[in-house]
Amino acid sequence: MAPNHDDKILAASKRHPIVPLEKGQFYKYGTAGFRMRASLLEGITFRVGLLAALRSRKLNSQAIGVMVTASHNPAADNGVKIVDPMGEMLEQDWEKYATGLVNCQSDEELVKQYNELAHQLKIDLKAPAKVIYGRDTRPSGHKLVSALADALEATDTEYVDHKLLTTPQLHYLVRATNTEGTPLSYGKVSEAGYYEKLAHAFVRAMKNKKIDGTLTVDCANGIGGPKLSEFLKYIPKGKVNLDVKVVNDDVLRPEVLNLDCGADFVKTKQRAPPIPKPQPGARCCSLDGDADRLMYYWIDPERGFFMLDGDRISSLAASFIGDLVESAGLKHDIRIGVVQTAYANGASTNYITQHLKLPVICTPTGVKHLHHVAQSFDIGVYFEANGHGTVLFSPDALTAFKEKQPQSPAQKDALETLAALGDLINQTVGDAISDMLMVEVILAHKAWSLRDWAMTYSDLPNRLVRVEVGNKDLFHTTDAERRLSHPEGAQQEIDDAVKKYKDARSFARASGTENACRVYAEAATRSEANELAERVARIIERYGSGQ
Ligand code: G16
Repeated sequence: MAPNHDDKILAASKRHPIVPLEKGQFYKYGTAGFRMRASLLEGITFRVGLLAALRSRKLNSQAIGVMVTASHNPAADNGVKIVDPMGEMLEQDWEKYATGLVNCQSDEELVKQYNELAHQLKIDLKAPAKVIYGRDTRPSGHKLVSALADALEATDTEYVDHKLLTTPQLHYLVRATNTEGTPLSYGKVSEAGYYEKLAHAFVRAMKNKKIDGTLTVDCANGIGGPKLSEFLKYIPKGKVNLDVKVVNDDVLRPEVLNLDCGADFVKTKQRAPPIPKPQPGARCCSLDGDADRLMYYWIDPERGFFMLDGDRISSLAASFIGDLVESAGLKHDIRIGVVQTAYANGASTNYITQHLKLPVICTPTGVKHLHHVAQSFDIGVYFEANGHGTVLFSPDALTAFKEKQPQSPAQKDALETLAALGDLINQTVGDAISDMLMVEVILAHKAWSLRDWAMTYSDLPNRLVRVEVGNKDLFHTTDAERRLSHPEGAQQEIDDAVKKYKDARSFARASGTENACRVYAEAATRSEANELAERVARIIERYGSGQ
């Protein structure tokens, strides 16, 4: 007989009620899980815990991850998302189950739906289940993880609280937990194991190359600050000369999280956060609140701020890894591809297809979409323009790096560097710390400054605008989010606006992490890009208010 979790779920659920929404509105598993004002999330997190337990039982008791974070969002927000056994985002087919459980109107309906799901998905409720979780520095995280733990207790699920983590660290731990003791072992199941793996791979990938100057890292006053400082202790002394200055790492004042700093600020405002004045041209970068996004930039004494975003990181990685694959004699065995979203600057897409001669695929926003497409290549490079991304290596590619017999010292060198990159680059999700180390490795190998990197192509002027609307759910997209299918008439107006500008492109979509729409515009000049973005924003405002 199946164990009866019903009474325990019922009792626990009453302690973590769902806040009802206005009529006609419902909670949705968005771009990166449920994300909103923290005050709305306790009941949601409890129910996410129920689903995570079901998912573990469905997948032969493998550990499922739950991360409590609102990443780049303001301090008052929080969020909760599920991580699948290999450290990937929750399988998309299951998002509707999460949405279903979270929108149950009563505790009784919740219990009924939990049992119906178990029945429908043929889940054995007697099987063991395991969930591991972590949270960022938001104070609201405490209450949310205790709601989560209540759900796990109520469903007899084993759990491990990894406490404060960056999002990519939790993804790492999920994969490490599920591969422990197997030939596919991803690393030691501990935060220290994550640092050791990265530090060791970093030294191997550097191959005694010299890193120039100091790298200033703005940590958005989030979890990335203490974790990066911790990581730096693991780099063996004298092996690599990485000189990092950690700034904006105040995690004691929660209200300053992501406030006028961090990767999202840098990308959307296109300016540097407050940091101690760096040397002219010196390397600077920003992480976001949970350290899964990365932006590089420098400040030129004459021309001001210059940003190297996710598109730049993507093309840098694709070009370096492509060259290594060629030097390793693997050009005909390994297929490299790049995955972007509609936000990718048109100049980066041209550079990758025409100069690097690599295929580019465009997907909807959300690393969950890019990740899966990247897996269709032997080496899949995926980055969103906002700095969120990674490089995936297929098992065949990793085996080739380790087992191919080199025919020359240059081949040996390339194979070793590729193998080290396979360990350095987080294979589960975009990871700002790991990506930053990758960029440092590439710049050191190429002996490039940020200015050299920026010379590879010129970005088309662009502008990203956040538009508050009455109801963002009115907006539906098609063609990898490049066109609006609803509300009727809106796309025609955008098309008419775009026609007024040279080399222009614009699109609008509802955010999956904020209560707003986003508008992107690109054009031949900065003033035209700004003007077009404002024009499209007004169209969206009008349609969003139902006029
Ligand atoms: C999350 C997702 C990203 C996405 C971003 C913005 O990032 O993981 O893939 O680009 O949200 O999404 P949207 O435009 O739908 O709000 P993060 O760093 O906030 O977790």
